[in-house]
Amino acid sequence: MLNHPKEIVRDLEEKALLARQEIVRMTTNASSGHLGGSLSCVDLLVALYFHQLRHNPSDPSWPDRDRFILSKGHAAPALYAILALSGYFPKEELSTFRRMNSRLQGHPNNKKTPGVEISTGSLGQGLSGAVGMALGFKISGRENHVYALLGDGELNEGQIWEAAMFASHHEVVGITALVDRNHGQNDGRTEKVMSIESLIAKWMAFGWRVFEVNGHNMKDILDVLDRSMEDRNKPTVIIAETVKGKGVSFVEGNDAYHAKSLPKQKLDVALAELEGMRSAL
Ligand SMILES: Cc1ncc(C[n+]2csc(CCOP(=O)(O)OP(=O)(O)O)c2C)c(N)n1
Repeated sequence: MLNHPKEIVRDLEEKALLARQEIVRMTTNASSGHLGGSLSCVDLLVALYFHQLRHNPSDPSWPDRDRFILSKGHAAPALYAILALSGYFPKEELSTFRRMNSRLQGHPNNKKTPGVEISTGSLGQGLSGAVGMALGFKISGRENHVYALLGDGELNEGQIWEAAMFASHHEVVGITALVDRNHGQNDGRTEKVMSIESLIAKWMAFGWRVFEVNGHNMKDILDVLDRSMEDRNKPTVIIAETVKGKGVSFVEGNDAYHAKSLPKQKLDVALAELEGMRSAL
């Protein structure tokens, strides 16, 4: 459905704001965590969990659910914030992020955390898991859709391209990969570390349908998800242009915050900045 009502878009934007506040709080509280790449993918996750996915937070094992795989597993704070806001576990549990014995470890663990489908963190593996799941659904005649979120730095991993090649060769259906194209990775800018352009041509050469979107424009994200679902019969990738650290001015585009949290003195400033964005929604 194109032309989503303004109230729905606004509600999702508000959820993204709340999720960003939880992410900065939880990482500062843990004095660690990957802040930049968590903030860049929030709008995509909100659109997926609060609009797109068939899922049931009170029954995480519901067989008919769609699957979401956070292939860039270090963005766990974003996933945890969204899972908590969805009702998979209490929001208060976010304060245990990265603590001993917490269910919310630095990278997602499907043995511990409700709503986590595959343990991830070793970059490059999530898409293979997602493609395997989608192939399984195809073989068993099920309609469950599988989504995987990849980092653009993660695309340096050869396994991603093996999975991409496998998916088109085996005519895997019902799979959508989303690339968080924030142009940063662990050691700096993606184009400096190892160039991934021309990205669209690469995915097309591997037999995927390609869409592009501004990964911070909620209306556009909903629209591209709708358009991408019009044909489920080919593996699909959505390249989402994003800003690393989106929402906190001094974190935006700042590579120092790839794997770092805000110090306590900066937390209130960041939270106030995010709160200030509410009036613009
Ligand atoms: C196999 C593997 N190698 C190295 C790392 C360490 N690492 C963690 S995050 C990261 C950079 C990832 O960049 P990107 O996918 O663009 O993530 P984002 O910038 O969106 O946070 C690296 C190299 C890892 N987690 N897994």
